[in-house]
Amino acid sequence: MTSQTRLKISGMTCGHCVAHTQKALEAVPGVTQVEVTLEPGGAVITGDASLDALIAAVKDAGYEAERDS
Ligand code: 9UX
Repeated sequence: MTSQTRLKISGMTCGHCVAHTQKALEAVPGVTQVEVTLEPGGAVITGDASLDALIAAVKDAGYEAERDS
């Protein structure tokens, strides 16, 4: 099922950080669309990827993420 997940992301300080995060999230299986914002740091992910996989991808890219509820 396709749904939207919102993440709060910390540690991104420039536009390249946003691009890194964008690419990392797009590479997670099941993701169909990603929108990353720098200020405030966050992302809206569309698709059926698991929350854990999305958070892990952001961490692997060098930033911190949690669900934005
Ligand atoms: Mo910008 Mo971000 O030079 O990890 S890429 S600070």
